[in-house]
Amino acid sequence: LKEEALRKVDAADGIQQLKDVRVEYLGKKGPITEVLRGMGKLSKEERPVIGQLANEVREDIAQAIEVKQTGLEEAALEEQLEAESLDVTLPGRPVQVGGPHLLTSIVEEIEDLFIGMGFEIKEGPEVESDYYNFEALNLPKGHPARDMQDSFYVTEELLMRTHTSPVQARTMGLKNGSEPVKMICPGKVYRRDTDDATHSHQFTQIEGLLVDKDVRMSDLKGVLNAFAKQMFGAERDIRLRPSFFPFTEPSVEMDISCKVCGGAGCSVCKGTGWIEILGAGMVHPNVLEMAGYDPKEYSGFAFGMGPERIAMLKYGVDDIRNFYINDQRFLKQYHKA
Ligand code: FA5
Repeated sequence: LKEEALRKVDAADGIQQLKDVRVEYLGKKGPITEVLRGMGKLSKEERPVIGQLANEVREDIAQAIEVKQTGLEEAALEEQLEAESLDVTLPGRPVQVGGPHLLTSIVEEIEDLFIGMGFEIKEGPEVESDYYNFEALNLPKGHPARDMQDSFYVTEELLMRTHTSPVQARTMGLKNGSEPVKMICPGKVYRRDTDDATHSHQFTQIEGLLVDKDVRMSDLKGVLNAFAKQMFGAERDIRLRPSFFPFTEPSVEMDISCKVCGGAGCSVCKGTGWIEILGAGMVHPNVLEMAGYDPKEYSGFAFGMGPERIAMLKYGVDDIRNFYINDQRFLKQYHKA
């Protein structure tokens, strides 16, 4: 019996198996307990002999189990340590480092240029009232020029602003008609335009407004010229074309020579060699008056530019959709080291 038990202890290769052996031989229903229980039936002479033998066998088996158990536990610990070990010589995984989006960088660059010329930065709401987006800009309800900017209406009186020009009216409105204004306002705008290489239904604009006594068209030209030369370099050509905006009179549009491709089949400039980057003009007397300024005393200029188009020209991006599809391969090219 003892040898059989010791063999089983030896053969056990798991803690559970060992427990089973203990129950089988040393448990309440095991053979040794049975022998000890039957002692009463034995003769006086047999009792001590059998009793001692049974106890010895029990001790031996228990000890063998204990030794085996310690061995198994050590092996299990060893195995666990092995499995959880760290190989400190493995090369680390590179940490992904982000960077500013090209559009964020270009907006900040433009802001810096204008801050350098003494302009303040203002902000306005993206969900705008019909009044500020149109009426205060000399575009009453039913005015045909409202069609120039197809709009996303939220309610009859609220819409996603179609340009940053409402911030002109908001800023002037806070000045009591007497203080000069010199501000730019960057922000998102929304139009029901069909997306193509140069148009997006949501894009960015930077508005500019300068109101003071004796502001002239030549001041506007000087500021735009200084901006364009600093932004694109002296070798780029600029042209101002007469245009129409209900909130400026006279109105112009500024084009920059297109270096991306320029020729026929060019998606950016449609083969013309020029791309429009901003609209501008002298603030319309009606707009000044609605904001509380006396147009006989005050005059001003305003402009609104598209930073996506500016980034396209500066960095040779040939499709405006690249700014919005979040392809890391595109965006990473413009992360500064
Ligand atoms: C305006 O939005 C006028 N508020 C600009 C203005 C301000 C004129 C102040 C006079 C005084 P326009 O719709 O042309 O004008 O847009 C201005 C610039 O935004 C464009 O020159 C162009 O660079 C950019 N832009 C216009 N539509 C889109 C579009 N769908 N996707 C990307 N850029 C656009």
